[in-house]
Amino acid sequence: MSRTRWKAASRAVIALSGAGALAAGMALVLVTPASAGTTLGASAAEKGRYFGTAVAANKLSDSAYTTILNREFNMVTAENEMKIDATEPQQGQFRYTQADPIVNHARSHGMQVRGHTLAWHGQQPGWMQGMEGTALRNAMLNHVTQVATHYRGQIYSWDVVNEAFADGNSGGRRDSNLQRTGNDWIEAAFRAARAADPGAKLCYNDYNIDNWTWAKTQGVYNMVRDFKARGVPIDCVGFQSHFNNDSPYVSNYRTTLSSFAALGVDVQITELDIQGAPANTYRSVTEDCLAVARCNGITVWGIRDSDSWRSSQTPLLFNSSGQKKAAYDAVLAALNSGTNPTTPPPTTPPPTTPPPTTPPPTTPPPTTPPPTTPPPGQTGCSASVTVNQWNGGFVANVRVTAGSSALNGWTVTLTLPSGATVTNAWSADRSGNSGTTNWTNVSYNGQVGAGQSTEFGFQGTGTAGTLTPTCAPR
Ligand code: 9MR
Repeated sequence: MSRTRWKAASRAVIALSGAGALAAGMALVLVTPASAGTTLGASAAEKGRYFGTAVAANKLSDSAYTTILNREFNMVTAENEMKIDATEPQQGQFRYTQADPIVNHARSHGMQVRGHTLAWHGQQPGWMQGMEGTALRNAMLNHVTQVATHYRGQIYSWDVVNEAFADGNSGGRRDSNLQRTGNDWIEAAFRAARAADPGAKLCYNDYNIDNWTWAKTQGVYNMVRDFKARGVPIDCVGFQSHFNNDSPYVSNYRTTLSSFAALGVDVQITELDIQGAPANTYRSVTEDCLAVARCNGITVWGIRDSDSWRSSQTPLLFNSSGQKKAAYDAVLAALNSGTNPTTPPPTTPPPTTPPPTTPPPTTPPPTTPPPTTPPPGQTGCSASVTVNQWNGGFVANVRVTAGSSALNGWTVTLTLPSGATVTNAWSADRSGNSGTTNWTNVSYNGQVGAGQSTEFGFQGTGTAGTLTPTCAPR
């Protein structure tokens, strides 16, 4: 419903209710939040979308900053605090003291969180910068697993991999220590992230992929198409959209968003800022997102110009004094124009704990060997495994499926070939790290309905080979 129509309908309801003629359909109008249409977040929500911003932890004590944050936004990205150097400053020592205050602030104010970012060539801690090969691949996967597990159930979408494509005309991957571990490092990261937090949307995020004609855009497009075809668990693409004189907004941006969406992924504008903050360009970006059904929302990369990583370009929606700029008015007007979806937008934040026991079915699951004993349809349970193997290590995801009766607990047994050793695991308790290993449910995934499935996973060194798990009820 447009703002004009919403106001007219509200007046009509108020008048009618005074006359004692309140109709059920009209009562729906009255539950629309009072702030709808007057803030970025509420107006975006009316369109089934979110409006977010990057947040710096050290500004949460600035009341001018938090006043705008709490009033205007319903999605938050940690500007630096969830990056690898912040969350794993020493190998194996995870630190969430910078990121947790941002997540806690967001969730206590009803905002959702975008996770940024799990695997990236940038902002690597020193120990990781010096690594290569199998050791780096294992360290990267362990980082993805640990951080995504820490925030399991609290993240709307994760930038699983950030900025992996090269600038310029090659359309290929960027050289980096991660890339040199093998071209499959990106899909390995996505699989580890899915196993660790099945409820989060998993995004690939990059800059200069906004212009449909650019080689980098096409390179990422081809990767996403390939991932979807092969069942790699990717749910979304993040378009950073840092627009400036060197990489300006172009009118084919909407084509880019809709073309990616047509591959079967959501699209999100993740780090928007525009040199000089021209109102017309901000309006166009907003309209482009609204025009693409799978565009989930827009995040601007900071609140006030003084908060921007490019503050001299004054690229944001609020000036350094915290006042709304013309670009703000243009975005709000664009969010408020047109019709609103008839179904109410999702306003509930994602579940905290326990996480969903079944991952969201995004793509057909990768081909798996047939379950061993017994197949669904009979009592008991069955298990199947997918392995992502690289030179020297692997991640295994095991799917446990109940037969014709519900399970109240399960045990999976599988035998690893010699030389293969489990290094870490998630969503199951285990006995044994090599040879014959036994895996039992944890508290939140023991109860599996008849015919339903749950998953656990583990990471190991060596070669997994062909694993044939068996399953028994407990
Ligand atoms: O805004 C971030 C800035 O404070 C950091 O110094 C910089 C370091 O790499 O990262 C900035 O955020 C970047 C984001 O994480 C990825 N896309 C580009 C952003 C702007 O550089």
